[in-house]
Amino acid sequence: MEKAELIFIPWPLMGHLGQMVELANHLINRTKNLSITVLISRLPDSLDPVTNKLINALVSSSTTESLQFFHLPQTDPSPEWSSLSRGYFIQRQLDSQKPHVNKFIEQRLIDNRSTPSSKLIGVVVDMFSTSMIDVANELYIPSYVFFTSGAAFLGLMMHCQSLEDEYSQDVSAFSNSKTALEFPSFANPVPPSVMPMAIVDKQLWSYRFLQCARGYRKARGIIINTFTELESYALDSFTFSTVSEQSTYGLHKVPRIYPVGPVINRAQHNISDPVQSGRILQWLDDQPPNSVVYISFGSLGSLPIDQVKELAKALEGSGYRFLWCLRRPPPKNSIVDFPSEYEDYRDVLPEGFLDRTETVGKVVNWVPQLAVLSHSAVGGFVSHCGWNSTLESIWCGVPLATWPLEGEQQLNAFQLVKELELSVGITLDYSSRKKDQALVPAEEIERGIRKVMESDSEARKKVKEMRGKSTESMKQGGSSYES
Ligand code: BUP
Repeated sequence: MEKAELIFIPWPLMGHLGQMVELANHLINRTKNLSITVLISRLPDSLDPVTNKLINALVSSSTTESLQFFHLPQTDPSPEWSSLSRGYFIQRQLDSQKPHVNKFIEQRLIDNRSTPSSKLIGVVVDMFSTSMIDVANELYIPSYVFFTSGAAFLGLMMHCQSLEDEYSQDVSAFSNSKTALEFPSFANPVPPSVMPMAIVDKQLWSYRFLQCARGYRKARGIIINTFTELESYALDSFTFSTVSEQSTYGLHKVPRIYPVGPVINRAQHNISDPVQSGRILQWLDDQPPNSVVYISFGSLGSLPIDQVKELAKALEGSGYRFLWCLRRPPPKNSIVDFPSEYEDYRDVLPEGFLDRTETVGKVVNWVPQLAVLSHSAVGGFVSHCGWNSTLESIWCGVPLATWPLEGEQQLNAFQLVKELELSVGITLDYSSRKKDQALVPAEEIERGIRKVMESDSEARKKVKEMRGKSTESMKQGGSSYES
């Protein structure tokens, strides 16, 4: 019987890689005679130990022949890369591996000739690994993109790319607009203040996101981690563009979109310390239902010390029980910016905070997030609105209080609060405040916490409904399963 193979090329960061391996698991579990090889491009251990821990755990726990990992040769960062920030650094590293990926695919094609029962049928690249589309296309292998964020953001990228390439419009000007902005993937006008840096920062847009958007058009299809019931408006904007003569997204067609989510990143439990996780979950077992607010800014997020103090004040003021994942910001002069662990939380928290809140709260460095969100004691999630965290929160039926930090997070926050009404806003545009060095004051945070913890809020009702829809979408016959 013929065996088909897919090659997956993830972006080597925790949130992207975990999703992609989970997508691979879904596919091989459903499809006999399909194997997937994941090409891993590791960052140096000194930069991102968390993702490397995840990679080690995934490789050592893989028990099936159908899922293989191949480590691309590690390139020594060239000295000039030391001045690059996280995204550019990874991009350079990945680009330097194009010849190795080319060689890997060519070898597979040679092997396929001598073993006709095996056939390489396609390459799936992460939304940021699009430089690999050219490698696959040159070898006449169909390529697909796996977009690890939402359809509304994909729509914004494609729209801005067509404005730039077909109308020579400077999309960075959106941030100075005096009025709210209309985009095909958003039902409501978008305030300029929530436009992501990915679009309005000229350099970031021209050198990375614009290149990615151009790359998407060269792919055979775009697999996206969302589901029809969640983002019907945004997804419909693409349907229209592919069936009508008049495209919503410019002269060149956007490839077919396949919403397959929520693909939940289950690999995360592999890297949580079992003893620490056990303690956290046991503590949650002792708390009343819906009584704990969970706070986390994600694997890449952190707050400055002054802001940490405001948040602590708000937690105490609210009187709610809390589980707070608190991480130290990267040092000021570091370019490749990953947060790390505090040696002693007392160095940053208000004096006496830990003693006063000992019986009602826990401050930790890392939690098993999915297990935490699924726990009945957790009633709300103060979140940076990264797409993994957003989907995990919906999957578990927990309303979010939005506090975006970077990337497309402020757009996700806007969508969650204004478009989908699944969340309450603490802030939607923290990045703009950061620029002015303005803090989100404790009173504002406290108000958000109280609102997200309300037992009968509209957001809670809606997120519970959406949780049911997310489960259905992944079952046989469900929208994502079929897609
Ligand atoms: Br922090 C943290 N425990 O303490 P991102 C994260 N995770 O299990 P997102 C934990 O890591 P961005 C923790 O659940 C997710 O599946 C989390 O987290 C898990 O992803 C994975 O990086 C990756 O915070 O944010 O939310 O998409 O936009 O920063 O990638």
